[in-house]
Amino acid sequence: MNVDSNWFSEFYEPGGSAFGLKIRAKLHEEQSAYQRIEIYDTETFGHLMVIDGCVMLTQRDNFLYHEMMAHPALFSHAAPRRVVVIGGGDCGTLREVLRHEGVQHAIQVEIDERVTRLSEQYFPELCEANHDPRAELRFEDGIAWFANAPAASADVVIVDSTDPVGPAEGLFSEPFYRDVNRVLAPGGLIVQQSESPLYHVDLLCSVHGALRRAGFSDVKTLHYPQPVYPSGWWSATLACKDGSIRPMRIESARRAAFPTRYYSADMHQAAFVLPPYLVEALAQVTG
Ligand code: AG3
Repeated sequence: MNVDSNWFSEFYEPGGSAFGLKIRAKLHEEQSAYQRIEIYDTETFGHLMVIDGCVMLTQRDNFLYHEMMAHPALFSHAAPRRVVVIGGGDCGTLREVLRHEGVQHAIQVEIDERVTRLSEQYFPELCEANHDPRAELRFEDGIAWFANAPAASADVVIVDSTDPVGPAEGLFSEPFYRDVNRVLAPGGLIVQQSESPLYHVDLLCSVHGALRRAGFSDVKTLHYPQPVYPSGWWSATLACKDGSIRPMRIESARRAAFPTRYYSADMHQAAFVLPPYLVEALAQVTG
């Protein structure tokens, strides 16, 4: 939260820890209708976006998060054609989604248009698919959008949100997951960023329970490094509407239809292997 001389640090109070980056300059700062957005130029991580004091992404390491938010879900679906991204205003997840040739329509529902406009300016590489004819950018509340979306109209839903406090809190709750379940077509999948497997075990368990109670038949967590977020280690939770989660198109992932830097068919499978303490914690979840 603080800029001390030429460092930006996010102090993560509940974990009693901080992550800092040496900065060259503050490039932008504004209070949008929803939040405080800051952009920095760092010495070693390229541009950095911060929202309400929390690191959102850097140019150097966002590929870890964006590839793992998009590809495990998309390669676990038999034929993903219609994708919805909730949040994700920096457009990095959208870009990864549109690498899949079979995707016919990808809607990004971001509440704060300023995040996207600033990303176009400071993270242009993430926005390179924004003008793809298959992309639709909407600036509205994701929870309301889902409440009104037609049933069985999406194959994959990706929840690329901020932490579960303030406006994003409702995106981690059973009523929202019920709406997503209704909007998903048979075989549909939801994937949600689910915070740190070190710091947020309780949240991971509550996301599992809420997804199950909302009617999802199988729920699995995957993990990957994310140096710039609290603890440096992050997760996403995947759930399917019916049946069980399987890497349906892992063979096409193995043929590497498009270039990736972190994701691969092997990384996909490895990411679902959990350490014993998480296996144990998640086994206690009833739902
Ligand atoms: N999504 C934000 C994850 C939460 C980070 N939390 C934190 N720094 N305390 C990032 C959006 C990338 N598309």
